[in-house]
Amino acid sequence: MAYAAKDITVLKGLEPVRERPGMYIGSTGPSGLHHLVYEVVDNAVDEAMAGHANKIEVTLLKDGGCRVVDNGRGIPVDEHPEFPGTSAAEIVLTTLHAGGKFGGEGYKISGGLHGVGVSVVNALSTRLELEINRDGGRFVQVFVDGGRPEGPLVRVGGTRKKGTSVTFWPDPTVFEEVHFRAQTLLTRLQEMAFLTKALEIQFRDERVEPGDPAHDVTYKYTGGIVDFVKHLNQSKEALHKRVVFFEDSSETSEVEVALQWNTGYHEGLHSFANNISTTEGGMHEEGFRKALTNVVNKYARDKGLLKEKDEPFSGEDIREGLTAIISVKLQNPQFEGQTKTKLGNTPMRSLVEKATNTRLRDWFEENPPEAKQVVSKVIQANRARLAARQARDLTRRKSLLESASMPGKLADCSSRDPRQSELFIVEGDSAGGSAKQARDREFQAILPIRGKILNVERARIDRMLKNEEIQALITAIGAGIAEEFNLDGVRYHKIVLLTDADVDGAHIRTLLLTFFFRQMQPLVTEGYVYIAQPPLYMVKSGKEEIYCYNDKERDEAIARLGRKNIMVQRYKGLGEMNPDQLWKTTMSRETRTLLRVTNEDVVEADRIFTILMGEQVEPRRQFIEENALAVKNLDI
Ligand code: 0RA
Repeated sequence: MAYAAKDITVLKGLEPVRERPGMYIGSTGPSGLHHLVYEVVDNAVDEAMAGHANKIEVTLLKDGGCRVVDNGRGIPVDEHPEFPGTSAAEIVLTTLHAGGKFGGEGYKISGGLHGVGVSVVNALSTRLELEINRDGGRFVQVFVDGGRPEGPLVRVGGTRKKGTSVTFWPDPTVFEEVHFRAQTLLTRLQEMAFLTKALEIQFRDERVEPGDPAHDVTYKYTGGIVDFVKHLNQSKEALHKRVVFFEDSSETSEVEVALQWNTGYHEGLHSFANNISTTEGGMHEEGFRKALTNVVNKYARDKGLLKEKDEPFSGEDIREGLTAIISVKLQNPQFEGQTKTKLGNTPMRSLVEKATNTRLRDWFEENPPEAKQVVSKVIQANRARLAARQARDLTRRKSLLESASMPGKLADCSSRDPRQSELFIVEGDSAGGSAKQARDREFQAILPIRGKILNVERARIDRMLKNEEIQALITAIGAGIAEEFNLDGVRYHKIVLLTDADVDGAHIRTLLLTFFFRQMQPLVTEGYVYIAQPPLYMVKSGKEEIYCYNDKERDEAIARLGRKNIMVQRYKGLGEMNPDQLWKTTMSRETRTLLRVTNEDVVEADRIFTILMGEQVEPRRQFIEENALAVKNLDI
């Protein structure tokens, strides 16, 4: 009972979090849900960065809970000086911004997305179990209903271990869904492990069978960000054998850079500040880019590889095929920009620039064969870019001169009102034919796409633009690409992908989505892209036909029609549907279901695209389907 009065103040402390969860964790969607895990892990990583912990275990429990265990110092258990009778641990768990950053020295440098602390996790959980091993004792405390202590922290025994264990169950009344995605967590945990050299992060998913390879994953990288670069380049052909690494520090901050060029065309520059991905860049990236461009141009001029009359290489040419990680750690990081992922601390620019200027120059001087390789790659990139510009000018001129000339394969609609118009991109000529017959000519255009279109992530832009399917797409949509893409020019406000319900279909859909995402991003962001839902089965009895979109619906239809004279047809491809069926099930505005492709967080998706997607198509496909583009159900 003595507890009751204090409980009220405690609850008050966390009330703002429950009132406005988004302010603290970004959203109450999947991203916010996973943020809870990162929040606890960040605290544990802080312990590791301070040299007090070397292992973190993250476990997803069968009952939906998540446990994070570290072997750090443990949250202090003694009485908090400002709150007599209350443990410091309880204050950390029930007060905003108390985090791990009070008392004594604290941490030199700390992570945490906005440093909101474990109390936010507590506030947004139905239950949280805390266990601390410290000062020779094992202490436990349980919180319920969004952070209310069930009782005080109690010592339940002795131990020689040290560390903290936090188990929490996210509140289903707060979050849109409370299902943790293993793959989402794994990506971030692996990134954390790369960024914190030698820290072991173990992940266990007890929701799947123990034999399942997803059950148990351990990350530990003694090479730190050098291993990160190796990992990103693993499926690529490196241009030089050893990853370049250098580091430097000032009184209050430190920088580490690892880089390696590969023979590909993709720029893979990733920067972090206090382990947080700075997708929008910022001062550290600026310093790096400037020095990199400077070093390569100077070297090329010095060695006569770039003549006096020649234009200097552009940064873009130099970064083609470059995989690089820039990781800075600093006190009081300032995160700016639209998504608060742009580092604003000016001193970081000169720190990174200076380090890169000297250390990269040394590397070029000390490794002449490698340096030559890099420069000749840059020269090639430079030439390709000129060629691409010409190709693009050509495409543009073409579309200006012959604005009426649409690709031959396109069956355009007659309406010229983009808001009413729909473009169906259909896999295969035969399905394309059916769609052409079935469509509403006034508002629906059909563009058949054959086979697998070019994998845009891997191709150099000049090659990509030569691809016929890509050209047809660009012309049909009519709004240009890349920086020149102009949403106002889009000829259809619904662009519907219609592919077979098999692996090839999924692959083509993924390639198309990647293309849109890379080259016409606003199209995705603004919600112009949709995925059609053709049925998987038709269940027929007499005159009655029922279309089913999954096995469950099929079984229900069979049950409903009784057992007599039932015919079940499984559509293996769109080609098996006649125009009338295709119209009724998939194209008619009255009866169809379209899934709108959105991404709540384009920046995050883009980051995951570039980080994860190398040349390996399979993981790319899988990943995009599982994560990157959240497909929202929209019945239209
Ligand atoms: C407050 C102070 C100290 C450590 C922590 C909190 C701490 C928090 C978490 C959350 C998860 N694991 C954690 N480990 C530690 C400093 C302790 C000291 O000075 O001894």
